[in-house]
Amino acid sequence: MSKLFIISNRLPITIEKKGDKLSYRQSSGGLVSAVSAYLDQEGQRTFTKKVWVGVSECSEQEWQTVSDTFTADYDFHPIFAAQKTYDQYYNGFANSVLWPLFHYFPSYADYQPQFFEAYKKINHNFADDLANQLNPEDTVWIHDYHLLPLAALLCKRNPKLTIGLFLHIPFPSYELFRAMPNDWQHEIIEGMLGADLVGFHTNDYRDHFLNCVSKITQAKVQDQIIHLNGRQIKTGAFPIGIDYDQFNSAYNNEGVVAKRNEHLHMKQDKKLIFSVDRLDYTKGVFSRLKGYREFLLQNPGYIGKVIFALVVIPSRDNISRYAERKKIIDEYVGNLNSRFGNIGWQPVVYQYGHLSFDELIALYTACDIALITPLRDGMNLVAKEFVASRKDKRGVLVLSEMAGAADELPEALIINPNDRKEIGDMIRRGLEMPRAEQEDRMAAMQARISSYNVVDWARDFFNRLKDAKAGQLQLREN
Ligand code: GDG
Repeated sequence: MSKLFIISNRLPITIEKKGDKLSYRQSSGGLVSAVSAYLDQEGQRTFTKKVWVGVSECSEQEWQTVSDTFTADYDFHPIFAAQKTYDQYYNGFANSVLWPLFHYFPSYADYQPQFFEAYKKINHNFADDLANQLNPEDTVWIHDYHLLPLAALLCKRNPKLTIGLFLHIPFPSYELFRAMPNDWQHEIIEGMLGADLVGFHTNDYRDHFLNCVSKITQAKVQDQIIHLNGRQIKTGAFPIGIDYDQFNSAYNNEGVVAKRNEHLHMKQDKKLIFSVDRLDYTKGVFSRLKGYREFLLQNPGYIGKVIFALVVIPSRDNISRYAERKKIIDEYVGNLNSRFGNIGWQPVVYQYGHLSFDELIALYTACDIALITPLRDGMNLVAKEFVASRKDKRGVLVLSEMAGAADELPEALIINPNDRKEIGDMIRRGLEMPRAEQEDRMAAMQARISSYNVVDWARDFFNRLKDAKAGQLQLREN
């Protein structure tokens, strides 16, 4: 029997400090629930032990104190990193090189050599730390752009391991990828090729990756399989799902009903548009506001009759690009409200801060339109959550064609986020959509996303990973 190691940048727990006392809270992210639910249902037979590996938020000494109190399904294995190195790896290489480049913002990429050195160092820390923990029969599932070189580092030390890698953000076209210094390109692509299976959200991202592999390495690519040095690496599209039932069944939760009623009371007979995202230039908040402005300009009859509830979640505020965004959005919201609003009505109500789960569902289910306009987005779970939450089958999704989710949600009103006129037109169309059409579109989208939920996603990935490893072993025997 083997062990399963899930590896991500951070552990899915938050350590809280009150005075001298330390406690911990387990995060309830999609990935944690996906893997736990899958393992509860099917994985127990396969794996004897589950270990989550990631960088710890606290010092080694603090970890010793708090780890005695853990009662999770998983064992947690912390990686400790020096603050400066972690900062250059996380804020530097991961979020100031890979994130902008992979989201088609090449001019935001800051190619500082020390960022890349720190990125390599932290990936080596993970590999060194795990060297004594891993046995050949174990399975490793690596997540996301922070750890792209890790698969090769692990495979080199332990070629029999089963290694899967999943990228949660887009993989860009070669023309973007090649903007990085050559040796960085090699290190990243060759690092990813240490996996037996590399997964992406969409076929397009996978194809971009395969094209980069062909251009950058000596590998042969055939039928989406990469042949390199006697190994074969499989690739695939696995569009991440959500816990559909959790969102769909929340409609009648007491807390949700109470908060939804507050919103419905507040808006009275006005229409409500809603959006929520992390503060990130990729999420297109500024373009969204410009589209909304265009809507108000083109449809003066709606002035005083519509409210846009804009929720922005603080994110990565140590990076200057993010802090700048906040200022731009604050100013634009102020301008919109002073240009169109009056004492009795403001076109935008704006919250910069988190929502509880009940508040989130209340807004998903009180609004007439969810307006989701990323300039690039690997998937975008908010779009899927909004659809799943609408047990009443009402409401309209206006969605950017640049989100991976658009592939699975063609019944949304699809917009180009740079086309403010189109956003304005679709807001109007959404607000005036007949009830029967809303229901038809919502039913079609719900049918699709409920049939491939987050557990299906994890199961699909694990099954394909098992096949990929079997193929690999067969190749070695022949
Ligand atoms: C990356 C990729 C890909 C947000 N604010 C609140 C809150 N949230 C939850 C949402 C949703 C999640 O956070 C955000 O997920 P997204 O998919 O929209 O975006 P990223 O954080 O950028 O995620 C993305 C994803 O990985 C998965 O592969 O889809 O493309 O960039 O679940 O609900 N939840 C609550 N309060 C908030 O204020 N409760």
